[in-house]
Amino acid sequence: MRILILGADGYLGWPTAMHFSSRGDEVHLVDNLAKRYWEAEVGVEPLIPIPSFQARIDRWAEETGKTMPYSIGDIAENHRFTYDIFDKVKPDAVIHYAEQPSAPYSMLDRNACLATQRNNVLGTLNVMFAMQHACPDAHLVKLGTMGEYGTPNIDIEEGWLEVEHNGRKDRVLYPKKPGSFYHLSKVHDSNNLEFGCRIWDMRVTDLNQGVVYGIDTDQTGLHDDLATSFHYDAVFGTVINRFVVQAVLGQPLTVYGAGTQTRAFLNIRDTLKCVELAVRNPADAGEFRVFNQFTEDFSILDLAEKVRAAGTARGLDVAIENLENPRIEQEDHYYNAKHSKLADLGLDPILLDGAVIDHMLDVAMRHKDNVHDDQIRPQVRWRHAGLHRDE
Ligand code: NAD
Ligand code: USQ
Repeated sequence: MRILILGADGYLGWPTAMHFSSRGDEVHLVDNLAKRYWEAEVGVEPLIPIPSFQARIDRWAEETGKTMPYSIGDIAENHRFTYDIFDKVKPDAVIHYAEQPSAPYSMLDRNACLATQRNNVLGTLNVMFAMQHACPDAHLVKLGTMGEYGTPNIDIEEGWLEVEHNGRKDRVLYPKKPGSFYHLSKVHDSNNLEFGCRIWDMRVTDLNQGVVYGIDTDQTGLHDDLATSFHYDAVFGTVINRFVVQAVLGQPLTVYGAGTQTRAFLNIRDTLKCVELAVRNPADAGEFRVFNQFTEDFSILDLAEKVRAAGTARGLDVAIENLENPRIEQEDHYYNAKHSKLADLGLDPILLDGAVIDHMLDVAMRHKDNVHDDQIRPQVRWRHAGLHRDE
């Protein structure tokens, strides 16, 4: 298949590019390198040094003999660039990762909130218009997030809800209650995409993905230059990735609040499997299809205990610290999120056991000297968003 990957320089985009390339698909890559700029802006670096976008693509070609054409440009700010790419590539499938992915970043201040929503919402709108223009029958696989739903006191369905109200029935988009301006940007995307399916017969799969953990994939292991950009810092690092690095440093695991909040998780290797299942089984014309893309859910405290147990088994001294929660989120809540559609397509998940955590600890241990301790404690507080920098 001819696959256009937007956001191909990122934590998930780069392994995805190598995954499809290794399977013989024709992949075309796009990124504007914004993540590298945002990292510099907040003063953080990935755990493993990452070569330039061009250098890692060249390394992939040297290692495998496979080329991945790429373009550097901004899909949100430069619609001409976006149109040109779609006209040139005319993809069968588009995998869209190209968004600002951090909830804390989006809560920094007004500028970061606006930058996040402008980048994410306008970028997706440009993709919709470019597809309508160049490849209306192509399938868009868009990364959404489980955090769009929040933590409602009813079961979370896969995107849609059957309702009965005053004796009448309808099928509506599941009501959303997201917890950051970033998560809200994904809700706005979902609404725009569902509308695109209704008016233009678009084929869209919205992957409401949980929190991803993991440090490597089959392809990242082929050469040091093929590593993915793993973050442990408080702005871009996700919780399990952070806990693993904290454990190897001998720093307490930073559980926010009581840690009783539950979240949905999946291994980065399962992200690749899920995206491939979506790409190979496209949505119908006019269908806004939603998959809840995660494999397990845990409370944050349970996760911390798992990392502590794996660390202790390695002889590490791992403590857990309950910090005052910098976010505004429910800590005691009901959580039952459905996630059967990817399993129905054949997903065979990797579960978070001691061996998986031990492998992450092992890799983190090897790169421990790269860690900047001052990037670990959370600085962004939800209640203070709007009182920083530019106000
Ligand atoms: P990432 O920041 O590492 O990757 C995103 C990439 O997109 C970056 O390389 C960035 O430079 C690029 N990009 C951003 N805006 C762009 C634009 N306007 N034009 C061109 N390129 C642009 O993030 P990630 O962790 O790989 O996440 C990828 C996607 O998956 C995001 O949409 C994120 O919201 C979603 N997601 C991530 C997770 C997770 O735990 N990592 C979980 C659920 C959903
Ligand atoms: N948390 C801690 N300690 C930490 C870091 C986080 O207790 O050191 C808690 C948070 O309070 C939150 C949970 O862990 O309750 C998850 O936080 P996170 O930073 O790992 O994940 P989140 O901000 O939700 O965002 C991440 C990705 C985002 C993706 C989302 C999926 O950065 O791109 O959309 O996971 S989901 O959470 O399902 O919406």
